Amino acid sequence: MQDAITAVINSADVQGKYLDSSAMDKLKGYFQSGQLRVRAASAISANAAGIVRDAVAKALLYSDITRPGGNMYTTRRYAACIRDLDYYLRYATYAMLAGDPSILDERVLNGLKETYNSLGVPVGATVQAIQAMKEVTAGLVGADAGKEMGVYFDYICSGLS
Ligand SMILES: CCC1=C(C)/C(=C/C2=NC(=C\c3[nH]c(/C=C4\NC(=O)[C@H](C)[C@H]4CC)c(C)c3CCC(=O)O)/C(CCC(=O)O)=C2C)NC1=O
Repeated sequence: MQDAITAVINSADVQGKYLDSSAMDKLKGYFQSGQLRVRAASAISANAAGIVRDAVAKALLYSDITRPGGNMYTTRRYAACIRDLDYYLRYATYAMLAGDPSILDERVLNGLKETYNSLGVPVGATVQAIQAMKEVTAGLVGADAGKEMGVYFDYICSGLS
């Protein structure tokens, strides 16, 4: 995985150059938002189960998906869905702390769409649930940190679609 610092340094190194001013600006932005990221990550980890629960209530409960024939029907599949949402929340939090999405490609998105398609897990409903987590998370951590997290929730959604 990469983070905002290694991303900037690797790209300078490839060109055999010192960091230019746009690279320095990227680093400055990353360092300046450090406190915000750490604070958001601790609020999210203290409330992870509640975030997932609220997102499920907003996006999935009482829809056809939880009724017989729906992909979340049966306790086993319901639990698998909750577990998946918790993965998305946890990995989005890691990526937000790193300031870089590469961990999502490596550990979450790699092969995921194929797995969902082969099991009949509906991608559209999953994207809706991730968008609901984005809203619930922003409500918890505030607009600025919510926007940072939103980048990585959206990244997962576009990787799935
Ligand atoms: C850390 C990286 C990682 C991810 C992301 C991951 C996802 C993942 N979700 C799965 C299943 C599943 N995922 C869902 C999810 C849903 N169904 C719905 O209708 C909802 C819309 C949605 C929840 C939002 C369900 C129901 C299954 C079980 C499907 C089945 O076995 O029939 C499976 C198949 C194996 C299993 O059941 O455990 C994988 C690999 N596994 C991983 O290791």
